[in-house]
Amino acid sequence: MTPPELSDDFLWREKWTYPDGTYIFEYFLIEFFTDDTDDAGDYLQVCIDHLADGGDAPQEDDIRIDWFGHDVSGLTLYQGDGTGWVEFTEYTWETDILIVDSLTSSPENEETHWVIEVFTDRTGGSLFDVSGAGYQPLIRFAVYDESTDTLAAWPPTSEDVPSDWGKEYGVMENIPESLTFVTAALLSSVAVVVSCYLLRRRPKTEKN
Ligand SMILES: [Ca+2]
Ligand SMILES: [Ca+2]
Repeated sequence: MTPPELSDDFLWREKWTYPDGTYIFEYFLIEFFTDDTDDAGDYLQVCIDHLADGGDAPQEDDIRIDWFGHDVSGLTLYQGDGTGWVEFTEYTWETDILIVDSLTSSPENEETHWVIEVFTDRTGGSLFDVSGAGYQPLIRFAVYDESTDTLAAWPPTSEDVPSDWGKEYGVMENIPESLTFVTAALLSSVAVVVSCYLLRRRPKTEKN
């Protein structure tokens, strides 16, 4: 999914997968185009309202992920308590959540910038369980560059007011991976064969 009405500063995209019919995995890609500096005060912030029930303050089904300074030492998770945020520690790094970021270029922007990838296990029973929301939680993303004091957020609202976050909509698409791969491989083979055929024919034609 690519969200609408993004600022020019950044983009985020999201993908759900459902491997083995057992696990529910979610992946975020965030690119912060205007930040090319590695600062301890840089951060990514992700807020999710699992039940999509909004509210003027974060509730127990709401979580917040803070990723400061481009390192796991700057990772803090929070859970709502009805009035504010309380730190949440009952998760396992790399199993429940994994974040990797790097200063690099990308197909979206050839200038060096921060590219951040976030994995979360959304399988039922975990903090990230979204089964109650039908996979359409409310959500908010923010990135901050300390060097330029630039904050970009989608939507541009407060992290403390779930009612003002964005709404996810998704489509379900079953991909028969083996068939897709075989089809692609066959098409590639045909293209290669045709190319070789034309290359071999041309000299003969010229000689004749
Ligand atoms: Ca920075
Ligand atoms: Ca909620």
